[in-house]
Parts: sequence; C-alpha cells; structure tokens
Amino acid sequence: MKISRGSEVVKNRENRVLLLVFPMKTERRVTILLIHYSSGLECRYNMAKSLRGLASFVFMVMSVGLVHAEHSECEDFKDYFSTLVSPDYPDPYPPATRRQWYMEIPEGVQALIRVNALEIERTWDYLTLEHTHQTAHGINVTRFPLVSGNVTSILLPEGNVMLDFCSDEFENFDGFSFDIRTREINNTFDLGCYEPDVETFACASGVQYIHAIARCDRIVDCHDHSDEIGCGDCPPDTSQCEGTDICIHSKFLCDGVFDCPHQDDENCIDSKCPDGCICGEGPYAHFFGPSRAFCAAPGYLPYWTNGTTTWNQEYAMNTTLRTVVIDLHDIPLMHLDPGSFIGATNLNTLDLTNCDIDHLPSGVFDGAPRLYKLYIRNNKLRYLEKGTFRGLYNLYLLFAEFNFLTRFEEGCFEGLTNLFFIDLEFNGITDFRPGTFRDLGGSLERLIITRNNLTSINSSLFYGLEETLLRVNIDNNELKYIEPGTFHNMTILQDM
Ligand SMILES: [Ca+2]
Ligand SMILES: [Ca+2]
Ligand SMILES: [Ca+2]
Repeated sequence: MKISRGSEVVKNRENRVLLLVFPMKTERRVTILLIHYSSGLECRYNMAKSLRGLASFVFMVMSVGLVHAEHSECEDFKDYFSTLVSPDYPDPYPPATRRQWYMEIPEGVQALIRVNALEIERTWDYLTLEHTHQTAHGINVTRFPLVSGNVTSILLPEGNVMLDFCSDEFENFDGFSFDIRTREINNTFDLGCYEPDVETFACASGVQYIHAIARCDRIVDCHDHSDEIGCGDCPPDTSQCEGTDICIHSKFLCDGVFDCPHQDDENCIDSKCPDGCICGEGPYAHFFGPSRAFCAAPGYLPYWTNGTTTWNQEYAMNTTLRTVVIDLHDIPLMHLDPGSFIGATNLNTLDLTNCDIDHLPSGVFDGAPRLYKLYIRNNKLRYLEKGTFRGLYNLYLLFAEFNFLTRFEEGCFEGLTNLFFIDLEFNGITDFRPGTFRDLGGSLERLIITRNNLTSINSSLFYGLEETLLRVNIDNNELKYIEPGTFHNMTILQDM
C-alpha cells in the first residue's frame, strides 16, 4: 500500500480489515480511525487523534458502527458497516479542504460502497477513488473520479482503496455520504437488497452501478463509458467522441473534465469560441498569472477568449468553461448588461481597458466567482454603484485608473473580501465619502489615488483599513489640509 510520509497503517492481530483515515501531507495533524474486522460479530472501533496542527484542517468525518443486518429473506447474514461522509455533512463541505481516506479490503473479502448522496462541484472540486490490487501478473490500479450523482454503488474486490477529496475556495456543494459494507466473498452481495426500489444499470467494469435512467442520457456516468455505448445516433446538441459511438452533451465540451475515452472533448481550439472572437490556449505569464488552484493545477493550458467587436451574455454562454482570460480591450462596448459574464465560471482575468464604458450596472460581473484581476481603466466611468462588484470574493487586483470617477456609492465595494490593491490614479476625485473603503477592511493593502483633485483628507478616509493598509500613494493632488487623526490607529501603514 502506497502511503505518504507521516501516515500509519495499523492492523489487528489477525492482520485483517481496518479502515484508516488520515490526511494529506500538507496537514499537520493526523486523525486515525480504525475498524477492527474479525470473523465473528464483534466489532470495535478506536479513534486516535494525535499531533498538533491546524484545527481548520481536521475533521472527523467518518462515523462507524456495526449493524447487524436484519434477518429477512434478502439478508440472512452479517455485514460490517460504516458510513463515510464529506466534511461537515449534511451541511455543504467547507472551502479549501483536502481529505483522504484509506480502506484495506483483505483477501477473501469484498466491499460494497453504497452511495446515499454525491454532489460535488464538477471541474473544480474532486473526489477520486483509487483501488490497488495485487494480482498474479503484478499490481493492478483502477482510478476514477466520483462525480456523477447517478452512481448508486461501487463493488470492490480485495485490495487497497484510497478516496481523495478536495474542494477549492468557491462554490461548495452538498458533498457525499457513503455506506460501506464488507463481506466474505462467498456471500455475494445482492444489490437489490440494498436498493429494492431502484432500477440500476451495471457498468461493464462490474465495479460501478448507476441509476438505470442514466443509461444513454449523454452524460458519462460509468468510468468505463459503458452507459453511453450503443445508444444510437448523436442527437442535436451533442458531440460524438472520436472513434466511438459515444455522444456527450455539448456542455461537456471544453469544461476541463475528460469525458470522451480519447479525451478529444477537451481539444478545444476550434470549438466553443463565440462568433467574432479569437480563442486559444497558451502559457499564461501576464502579470502574475492565474491564482494557483487550491486542489491542483488544471491539466490543461489557460484558455483565452479575445473579443473583436462586441460582447454580451450570449458570448459568455458560448465561451468554454475553461476560459481563464477574457480580453475585450479597445472594443467600443459603451455599456455592459447585468450578467454579461454568467457562465465564465473559471474566469481569472477580465480586461475592459478602453471600452468607452460609462456605467457598470449592479450584477454586471455575476457568475464569475473566480475573477482575480479586473481592468476597467481608461473608460468613462463617473461613479461606482452598489452591487457592481457583488460576488467577486476572489478579486485581488482592481485597476480603475484613467476614468472620471468622483463618486463611490455606499456599498460599492461590498463583498470584495479579498481585494488587495486598487488603482484610482487619474480620476476626478475631489473628496471621499467617510468610510468609502470600510468594506475592504479585511484585505486592502495598497491604495493608489495619485493625480486626482483631492484638496483635503478627512479623518475617516481610512476608516476600517487600520489593520491592513500598508501603502497609500496620494502624490500629485492639491492637498491643503489633512484632518488631524487621519493616521490615528493606522498600525501597519509603512508608506505614504
Ligand atoms: Ca468548489
Ligand atoms: Ca449516462
Ligand atoms: Ca469534458
């Protein structure tokens, strides 16, 4: 069994089953849970929590117990049973969380994982199962993602199982709940006993079972693709995978997850590019590049969508989910409607430089939760309204220089909980409403307001920024008066 450093496998006297929960290498605290398996009815469990570490990384996510299967026609034998759930279940799983679980299925035993719930944000969060099995011909490894909520159960032979879960910083879904049963191999599982009301389809691998309604629904649910083989011609709005008769729904083209057996659904240069745009992929070194993904670097290059004439919501819907950069600079857009970027879920950088925009309405950036860097410079903006930046809780850099900004509505920066930097150089600002930046109090470290028309600074300008603001640049204003107390409590300000 391949185990990362710092982990531990404990076996009972008979060297039989144990379930072992332990964290990734990045976690400093180890949580171990053991289920002692024996051939009798007795089942004990023992938990050991050890080592100090980050409390936020530690969750006991497994509850264990032995249920004696009820005697009935269907079940007249004993199960060994435990439940495995995602962190915080039944609440949505927390953001930025990694967890691994290990399970060893001994010789002569099989395990049935019954899926009670499985809801994970596709593309950005993952749950993968890896089964390693020693055969006469060597080590056999089966690894597949558990994404489809249509999987009803997974039947695993002897071997070592690892479940690997990761959630990124955004969009937390409900997670998963599994019942795990182990049983001597000579007592075959009758799946109908566990799901008497559910009609299932057995994937060709014999490992996964899915809801029968998921057969031929143009969504790959079986990791061997068998639920979508032999389903007839491709209907409209689907795309045929190369060298197969598998048709997948077009929404799965270029979404960052491999659906086709030969992975051609993620070969995106010629597809999912809105009319009139130029799209492509390539290394991304513009400024700092996309923020590093928490779970893992994506298995593809950053994808670009560059507009040439205009932009509206339809364009966003026709852009591949993989898009991390939308570049619309120098296009005379004049205005953008609310929801103009809905669908650009992976968008990291949006460049609206020099687009003749005079107003950014509330909700204009809805649906782009991963936006990190926003250029709205060199436009005709006169004010920022409440709601313009709502939902941009990943925004880190905001470039708003060279506009005609004079007014900042109360709440215009609401929700920008990660904003680190704002550049307001060369606007027409004559004064700031008291507490203009208070909503940025948790994160704003750098503020540039050079080349405006400020004549005075009131003492409440930096209200709320006392503990974060490190650098302010206020050069080239006509400052005549700074109210006493303006810098009172500015505990970390270094540079003015
Ligand atoms: Ca997520
Ligand atoms: Ca399917
Ligand atoms: Ca795909």
